[in-house]
Amino acid sequence: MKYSFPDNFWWGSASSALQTEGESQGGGKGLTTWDHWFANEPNRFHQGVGPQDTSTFCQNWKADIQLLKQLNHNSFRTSISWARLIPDGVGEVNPQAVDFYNQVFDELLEQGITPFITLFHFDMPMAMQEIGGWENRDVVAAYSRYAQICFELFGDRVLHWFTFNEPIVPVEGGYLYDFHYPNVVDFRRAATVAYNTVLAHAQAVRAFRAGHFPGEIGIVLNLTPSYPRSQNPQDVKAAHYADLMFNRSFLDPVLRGEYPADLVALLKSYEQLPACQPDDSAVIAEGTIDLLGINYYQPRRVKCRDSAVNPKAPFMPEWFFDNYEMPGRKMNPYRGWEIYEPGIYDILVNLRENYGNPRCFISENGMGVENEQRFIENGQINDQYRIDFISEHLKWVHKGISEGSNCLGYHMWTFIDNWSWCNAYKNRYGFIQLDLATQKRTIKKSGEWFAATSLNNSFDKE
Ligand code: BGP
Repeated sequence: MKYSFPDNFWWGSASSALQTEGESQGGGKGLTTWDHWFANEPNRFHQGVGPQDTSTFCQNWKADIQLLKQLNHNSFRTSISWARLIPDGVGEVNPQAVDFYNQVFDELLEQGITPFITLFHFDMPMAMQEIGGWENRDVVAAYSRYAQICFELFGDRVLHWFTFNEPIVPVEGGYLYDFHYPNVVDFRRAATVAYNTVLAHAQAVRAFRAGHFPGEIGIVLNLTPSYPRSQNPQDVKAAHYADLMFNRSFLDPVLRGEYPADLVALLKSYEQLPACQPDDSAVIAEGTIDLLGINYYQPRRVKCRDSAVNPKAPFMPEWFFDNYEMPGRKMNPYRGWEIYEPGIYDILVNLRENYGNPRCFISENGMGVENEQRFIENGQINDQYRIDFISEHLKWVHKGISEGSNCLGYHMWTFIDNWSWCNAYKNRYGFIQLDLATQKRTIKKSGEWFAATSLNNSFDKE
């Protein structure tokens, strides 16, 4: 069968500043939390590879944009590094950064590739973290100034802005589950970080609207549909709690302009609500978006708890559910994530039925695989598994669109194999293989498949 997509469908891929640029301590850039954490705890990073060893976009941006073109991308998402643009977060703008981003955006446009630009992709300037990071409202104000500066500098050419990439991840990683700096485990602080991130988002949206900049503004959320083990009311309730905490904590404010009442009531009853100020709800109400980026990698499966909560243990989301390992689930063993293609469709249906069918697109979807060299045939990685992964997901996106979803595009994670936070180069996600020793780029079979799919605006599959 032929799967055709609407005219002007966005075909592309996503990446981020910190994971690709390199020069993490050069070019006038300030340090981020990643530089600091790596300097102090290199053992936290796979094979001791830190954020200075990324895919050298700072040097190779021009050639890399040629490769994007070769893959028939009509759009490409990356981020601006706050610490590169404003090294201490609040002060002077770094002219070298302005030149760099100007050249990148101009070249993308020159090559017919629409830039989609994120303002914050996990990369907090260290100077901002030193004063408390998102726990401090001064950092919210500094972020909103940074956003305004970006709109002024680049807003004549960048027409698709995203305030944050997966804002729940720094909350989970940094304040609940210890996989991002500052490695805190404290729910109330996590809730404060999440809340202040929403305020920062809303203030950036307000600045964008007040400045009458062209184009549109949105956010990128990693939505993990929560499936209960069974239809038993206790399992269903557990799934509802997980959905409230991990999806609706951001989805509702950015699409409805307010938090779900039952989430607020729940946190209140456990004395976990962040400190609010009187005009916060008006600010949050102004933060509704034009475009939602959906990152989808895996579903969340939950069941009701099997044991009673220890009331003296730290308050955690898991007080309300247990994670459920469904027998027979299909896994990506390298990343340890379940592969469940219909989840991408369920997200689109949920948005259509419960959130007014917003303009949206798949902003990340992908499969990290270890040791891909074993699949080399005639000098090229034959990653048929990635083609299968993408096309199986795209079939469900196609179904969602045919039923009326306002899904405007599909971006893969990622373009060239890049540095993946604590996993460094363990799992490779790219359409293009990166040789770490030589920095040589070689297109994988999936890259060729994607180029053809984008060119035809369709693919064939049984
Ligand atoms: C998303 C992030 C990306 C990327 C991807 C793959 O959550 O937005 O930055 O890294 O996941 O995940 P990982 O690198 O952890 O394997």
